[in-house]
Amino acid sequence: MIIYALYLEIIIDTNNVVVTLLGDAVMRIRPFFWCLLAFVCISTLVFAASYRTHAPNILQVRIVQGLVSDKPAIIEVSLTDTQGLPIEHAQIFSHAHMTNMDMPTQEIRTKSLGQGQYIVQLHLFMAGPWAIDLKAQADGFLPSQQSLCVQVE
Ligand SMILES: [Cu+2]
Repeated sequence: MIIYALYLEIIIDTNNVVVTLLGDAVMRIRPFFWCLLAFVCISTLVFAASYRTHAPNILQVRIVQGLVSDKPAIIEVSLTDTQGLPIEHAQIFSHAHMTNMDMPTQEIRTKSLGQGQYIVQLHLFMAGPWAIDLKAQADGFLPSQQSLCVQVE
């Protein structure tokens, strides 16, 4: 809003200068300044409406179910801002692969429980070491990432 006020002042001043200095020429110049003023006002409002402060968020991850190869792994994800307020309507991206061979996971499901709680279901179908990468993205927040290394029995 400071920028807005500043622009407004400069343009009005310029307009006044033109009015006093140029006399008759004002009639031809003035519409241009009105258009410029309108343009600045509109673009400032558009900028203010579309600008978002990209605050960091906090991603907490907890494994709910014991990791065994014949059951899907259930991972609870809790997403809050730095003040601890839950972040809803986030997109959670998950990916898992085995660390000792080229084997990505097959089945991934993500569900929102509300209150910043999300459930990620992964099918870690082989016993051994897995790396799980989780990424959360929400409007107005910086994306956050968390990686887990787990051992599937
Ligand atoms: Cu494997």
